[in-house]
Amino acid sequence: MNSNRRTVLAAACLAAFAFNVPAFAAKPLVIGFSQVGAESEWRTANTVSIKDAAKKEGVTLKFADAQQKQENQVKAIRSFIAQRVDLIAFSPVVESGWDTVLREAKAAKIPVILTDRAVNVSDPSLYATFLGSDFVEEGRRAGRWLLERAKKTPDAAINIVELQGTVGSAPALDRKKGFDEVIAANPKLKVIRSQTGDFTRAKGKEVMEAFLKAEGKKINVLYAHNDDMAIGAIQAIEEAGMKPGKDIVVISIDGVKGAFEAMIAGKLNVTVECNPLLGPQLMQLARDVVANKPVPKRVVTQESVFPAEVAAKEFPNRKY
Ligand code: GYE
Repeated sequence: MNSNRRTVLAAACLAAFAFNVPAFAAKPLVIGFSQVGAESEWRTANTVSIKDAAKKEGVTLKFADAQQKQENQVKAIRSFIAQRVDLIAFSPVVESGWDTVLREAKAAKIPVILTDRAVNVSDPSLYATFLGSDFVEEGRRAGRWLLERAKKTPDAAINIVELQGTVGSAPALDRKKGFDEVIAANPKLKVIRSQTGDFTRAKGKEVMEAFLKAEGKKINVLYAHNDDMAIGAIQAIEEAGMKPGKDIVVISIDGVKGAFEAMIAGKLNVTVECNPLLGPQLMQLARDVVANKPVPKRVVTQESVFPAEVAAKEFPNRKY
């Protein structure tokens, strides 16, 4: 190699080195994410999806589990503000009570994305966008399935017990609203008891036991706001000597694997899908928001309904 060539090569090496030194590398996006908790199969899948997508995208994710408590979420958001993250995302456990802390984020010029659950705030500029399901529609889908089913027994009164999600949470409020709205079309359908089971199996079982004690064989249908509560309740129904899926029709929401297993076993009649795999969409929205690109204020996830008849065929395709 002559000396000219050597100089060119050395310069090229230096340049390559210069462009690879950390000072020149793009800074990874830092997102603070406050999760509701680990109350259900849905939530576990949601957490995995968000963590995996962050890893894949080279995003630094600061993850905080609120254990179903709003005060923990407020603390986590304040700590993300203090750490000056690029963006805050969170899935609000309940709908109300967010104005103050979101104003603090806005004052610190840190954008906020809501995932999964909505908030009820007076100023919509307190968040950039909301990514998640249409829970009212999910409730309607559950109601429509029952209206169809009720056509088989047009003269019979149908007594429904309802297991609600976490008190004050968007999915509990909306799934109740959508269901009530639809079943109002048939006066034979009546919700005789409705109580929260906090979206967990243990609580779902406990509350169903109380329903069975109070109403016994009068109960024709259980409407549970999520699969986990339905799975807990199915156990309670069996322990009471009845057949879930037959003596009591069971309807729930989420579409997790556990629900498909229960359908295949003939114990659950239908699950309305609610997709927890929000990670990739969240990362894209976060990048756009931080880059000041316009994003839609509401991004709704696509979902369907799975009755027990299709459970075995669909099971292998389920990702959560
Ligand atoms: O349906 C339930 C979870 O917010 C959509 O929260 C979510 C709900 C989901 O605990 O299983």
